[in-house]
Amino acid sequence: MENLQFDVLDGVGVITLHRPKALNALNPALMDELGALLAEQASTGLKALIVTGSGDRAFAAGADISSMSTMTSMEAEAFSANGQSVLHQLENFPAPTIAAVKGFALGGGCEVAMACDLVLAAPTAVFGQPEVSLGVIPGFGGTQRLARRVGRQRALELMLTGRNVRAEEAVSIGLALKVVDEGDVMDAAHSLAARIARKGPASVRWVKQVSHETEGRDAEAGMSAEPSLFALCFSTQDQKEGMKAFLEKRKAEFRNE
Ligand code: CO8
Repeated sequence: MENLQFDVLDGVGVITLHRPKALNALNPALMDELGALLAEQASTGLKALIVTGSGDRAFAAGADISSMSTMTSMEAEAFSANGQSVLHQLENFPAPTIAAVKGFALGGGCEVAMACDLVLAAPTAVFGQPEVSLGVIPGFGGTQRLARRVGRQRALELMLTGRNVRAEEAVSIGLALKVVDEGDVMDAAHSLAARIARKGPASVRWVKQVSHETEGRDAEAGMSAEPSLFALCFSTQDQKEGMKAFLEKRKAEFRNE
């Protein structure tokens, strides 16, 4: 992989967007590599996945403007559709995903962060959808995911003005979970991932699954999705171990069984 780095530490995957000379801008090759990597890792049993950018200046400063500048309409449509499909893979990755954002997460970079379940922001993080400044619109799902995160009115204001949002504001509007102002945002992402990784693996996957599958549906439809997955938990050894450990006043040892 030329444009990505990938490591696994204690069952947690780390994808690093790696085009440091272009502030990790997302070109077609990088998006293809990301899609292939997510497909390959979806069945390896990772307990969590962290996505970050190479260096301190950027998570990703958007889709690659050099690559896009000469695209025909058909090429642009294909780039957008492929990007949407890759970010759909990321959003629906079986394990929880954490974006660790330092510096710029603009345009497509913001869209990658929003396709992650949890977004941690360094104090230097800057989010935004500046596409209108370039005469285009968000094309990797941003028009939809931003509205889901921050509400339609705020999403429109950000997309129509293209203004940047700093870390504290990103948290206050629900675009990021928290600002990590002590220590490194990657250390915070690893701690959060480790905390999740200690829990029952199937129950973690199913919490994510039910939350994703029912998003946007009314509460009744959401409620009706719970009992079958709740029941499925009782077919696992980890449910038995988790409850037995509680009753025996010890820490559970989950085996993903
Ligand atoms: N694409 C390509 N190269 C980039 C990008 C980018 N998005 N962003 C930065 N770079 C490059 C710069 O060209 C520069 O390269 P070089 O050193 O060779 O000149 C290098 O990265 C460093 O950038 P700057 O010198 O500009 O660094 P500054 O600190 O001065 O500025 C900024 C940082 C503010 C982030 C500035 O680089 C910037 O504004 N970048 C563009 C941000 C942007 O507009 N992003 C949105 C792009 S559009 C998009 O993402 C649409 C997504 C949907 C696609 C749908 C498909 C059709």
